[in-house]
Amino acid sequence: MEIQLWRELLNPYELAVNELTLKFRHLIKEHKENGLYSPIEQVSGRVKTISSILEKMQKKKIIFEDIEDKIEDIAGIRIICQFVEDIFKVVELINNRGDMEVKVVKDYLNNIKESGYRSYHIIIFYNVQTIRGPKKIQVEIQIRTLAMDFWATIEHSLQYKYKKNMPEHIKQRLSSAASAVLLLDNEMSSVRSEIMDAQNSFQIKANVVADI
Ligand code: 0O2
Repeated sequence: MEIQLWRELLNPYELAVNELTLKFRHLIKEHKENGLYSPIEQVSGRVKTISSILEKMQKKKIIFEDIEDKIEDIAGIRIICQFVEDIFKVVELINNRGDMEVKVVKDYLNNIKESGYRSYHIIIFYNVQTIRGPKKIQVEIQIRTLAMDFWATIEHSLQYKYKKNMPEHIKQRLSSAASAVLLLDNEMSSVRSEIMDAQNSFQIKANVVADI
């Protein structure tokens, strides 16, 4: 496949990732400037690599012409929250926006994957403006806590290392680590209001110092 065709395909996704990353980061700023607790802690984004798209095409038996329709995560945004409750605040924020149209949600919080993976995924339709006019594309937004992200990052690296042959004892370790993460998230939720109060007063102090 010609590189120019890939470039044309991926350009709008790159634009969407840049725009959405900026918009979500701006939400953090707006919350902080208004003295409000931000349900979003960190935001990152990526466009799937060509080799990863080719892998998925092979796995799902997709031809080039069907990529945009069938591969939902060419553009990916990851939103990291402190607490599980924040995930649902972010979902609400997304639902209420005029520039993001929800296509489908995949709730791996209530439906934990066999691997132990927990996260909340939303596939949205998002409009970008290109030199050929407006284009509506799909973007996958993954929303998870810091603890879930820690687990998923380690597990993803191990999946990559072992491909399909992850040793059973490592799978079991990851499974018990996933249970520990679930416990940690629950424990943190139970002290959430205390932590939020502490962070708010810290933020107010920081703002006062910045104003002087
Ligand atoms: P990468 O490297 O993260 O970009 P799909 O295959 O996406 O069409 P499905 O099953 O609906 O079909 O996708 P899913 O599982 O909702 O979402 C896929 C993405 O979720 C993955 O992207 C991972 O980022 C993440 N994910 C899903 N399951 C796991 C898991 O068990 N462990 C980890 N660490 N992450 C997971 P990709 O495509 O794998 O690639």
